[in-house]
Amino acid sequence: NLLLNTLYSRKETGRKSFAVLLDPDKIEQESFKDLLIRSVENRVDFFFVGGSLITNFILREVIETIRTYTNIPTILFPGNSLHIEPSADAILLLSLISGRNPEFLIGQHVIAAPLLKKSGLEILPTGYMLVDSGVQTTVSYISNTTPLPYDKPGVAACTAMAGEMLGLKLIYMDAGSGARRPVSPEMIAAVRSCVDTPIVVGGGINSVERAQAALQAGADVIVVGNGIEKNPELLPEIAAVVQEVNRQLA
Ligand code: 1GP
Repeated sequence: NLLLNTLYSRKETGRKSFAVLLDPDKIEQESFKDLLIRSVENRVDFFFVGGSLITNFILREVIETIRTYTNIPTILFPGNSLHIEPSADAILLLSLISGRNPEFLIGQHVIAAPLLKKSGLEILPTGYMLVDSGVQTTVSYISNTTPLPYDKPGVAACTAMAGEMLGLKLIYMDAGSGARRPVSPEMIAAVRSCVDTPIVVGGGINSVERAQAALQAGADVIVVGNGIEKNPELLPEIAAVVQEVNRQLA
C-alpha cells in the first residue's frame, strides 16, 4: 500500500501533490523525453497514464520510457479493462460513481480482477466523479453516463460520501480532459468537508489560477494533462504553485 499510504499521510499533513497526465495517444517521441526530464526537475509527484479511449497500444513502451528517465511513481488511469499494464506502479481502480452504468461501476472490474490480482500492481480503489464542464467529454460519451451537474456541490458531496462509505479510498473529481471549465472550488470544498479520503481533481486545470483555486478548495492532488501539452511552460508554473503551498506548511 505504498502509494495509498503516501497519499493518506500527505492528506493528514496538508501536503499537496502534482500529477501529470500522459495520454498515450498524444505522446510525441521527441518532446516526451524532454517532458520527463522537466518533470524530474520540477519534482512532479506522479504520472497518471491513460484515458477513456486509447487507440495507440503503447502503454508498456510509455512506462519503459518513463522508467528510463525518472523514478516518478506511475499510476495507470484506465478507461477499461484493456488498459492494464503490469509494469506500472499502481492503478486507479475507478468506480464511476457519478454515473449509473453498471459496466463502469463494477462490470469491467470483474473482468479485470484476476488479471489485476496477478499483476502486482498496487490497487487504488477510487470513486470517480465526472463533473459537467459545459461540453460533452469523451469520457461521458464512452462511459455512457451523465456527469454530475456543475453547480450542484451537494449532489457531489453525497456521491463522495456514499463512495467513501462503500470503502473507496480516493475520490477523483474530473471535469474531463480538455474541459472548458474545471470542477468549481465550491464543489471541491463541499466534498472536502464530507469525506476523509484524499481528493484528486483534474480536467481543465490549465492555468496557475485554476491550480491555486483547486488546491485552496481542498484538492490533495491536482492532475494536469492538456494544459501542459498545449503550453509546456505551465509545468514549472504549476509545480511552483504546489511547492509554495507545501512550503507554507513547513
Ligand atoms: C482528465 O483529469 C484529467 O481526465 C486531466 O484533464 O487534460 O484537461 O488537464 P486535462
